[in-house]
Amino acid sequence: MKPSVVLYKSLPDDLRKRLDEHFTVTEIDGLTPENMAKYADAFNSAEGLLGSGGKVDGEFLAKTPRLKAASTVSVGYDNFDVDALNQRGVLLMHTPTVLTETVADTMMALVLASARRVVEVAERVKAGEWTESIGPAWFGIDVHHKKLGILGMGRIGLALAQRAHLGFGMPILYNARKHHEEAESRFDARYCDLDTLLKESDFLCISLPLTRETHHLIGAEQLAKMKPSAVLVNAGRGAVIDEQALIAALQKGTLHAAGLDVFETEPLPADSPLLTLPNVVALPHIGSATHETRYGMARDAVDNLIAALNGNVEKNCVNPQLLK
Ligand code: 8YV
Repeated sequence: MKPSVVLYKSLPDDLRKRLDEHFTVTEIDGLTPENMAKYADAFNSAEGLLGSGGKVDGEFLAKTPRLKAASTVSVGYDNFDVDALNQRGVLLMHTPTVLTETVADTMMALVLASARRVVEVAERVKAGEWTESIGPAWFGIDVHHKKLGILGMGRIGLALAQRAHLGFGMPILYNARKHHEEAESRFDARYCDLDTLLKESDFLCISLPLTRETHHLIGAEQLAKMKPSAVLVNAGRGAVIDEQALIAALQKGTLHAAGLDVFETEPLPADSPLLTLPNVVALPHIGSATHETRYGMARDAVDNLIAALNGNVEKNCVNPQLLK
C-alpha cells in the first residue's frame, strides 16, 4: 500500500501526477482549523505532508500520529516547531537552493526601486502628472558605488553581493554568524559587527531567517544608528524588524526609505501606515515568485518528500541528525 500524504498547496499537473505515483494523496486548501477538523482522518493516517504556510507545532503533531516527514515549498521554516518535530522524529525537508538567484533579484529590485522611487514616479506618470520636464521633486538617490550592507551572508546574501559588487560597483559590508570566505575573496566583502554595519551602510539588506535570535533584531535602537540617508531592504522575514519602530523612523525621516517584501503580518493589513508612506516600496512577498522558480521549488519539494519517505535523503533536510 502507498503511504498517505496530505497535500496543502496545489501543484502543477505533472508534479501532482508524480506525487500520486508514490503516495495516496488527500489535497486540501491549507492547514486551517476548519480543514484540520474536516480532514481529521487524513491527518490521522498521513505519513507525509507537503505544502507551505500554516503552523506545524506540537498541537498539530498530536493530530498526525503517523507523520514521518514534512516537506515545505519554501526555504524558510519558521512556521515549523523544529524541536517538536525532532522529539517526534519527523523529518523536515525544504527548498534552499533553487530560489537563491530569484530572491537576490528581488532584493536588488527593492534597492533600485527604493532609491530611484520607481514605483512612486511610475504611478505619477500614470496619474497624468508628467506634464513638463521633471525637476528635483522627482529625483532619487544613486545606487552604484554606494556601500551595501548585508545582514546574514547565506546563499541569498552571496548572490546579492555578486550583483551589487560586480554589477553596480558597490563595496560590500556584511555581518553574519561567521566569516564567509567566498564573499570575501570573490566580492571583496568586509566582515563587520552589527553596529558598524548599521552605521556605515547606505543600503542595508536583510537576508536572515526568522528565529528566536533574529526576532526584532532591528528595533528602534538599531534603526537610530543608521544614516538618515540610508535605505533598508528586507526580503527575509518581516518580524526580523520591529515594524512599529521602522514606521516611526520613516515618519520622522531618520531613515530615508525602505523596500519591503515581507511584513510582520501578511497579507499586509489595509490600515498599515506603511501603505501611506511615499518612501516605502511594499511588495506582496514576491521573493521567489517567478513561474520558473516556483515550479522548481514545487519539484524539489515533491522529490524531497519521496526521498524522505523512501529513506534515501541526501540533501535539503533541516534535521539530518534524525537520519543517523
Ligand atoms: C515562499 C519564502 O514565498 O521560501 C521562502 O521561505 O518566503 C518564499 O519563497 C513562500 O514560502 C511560499 O511558498
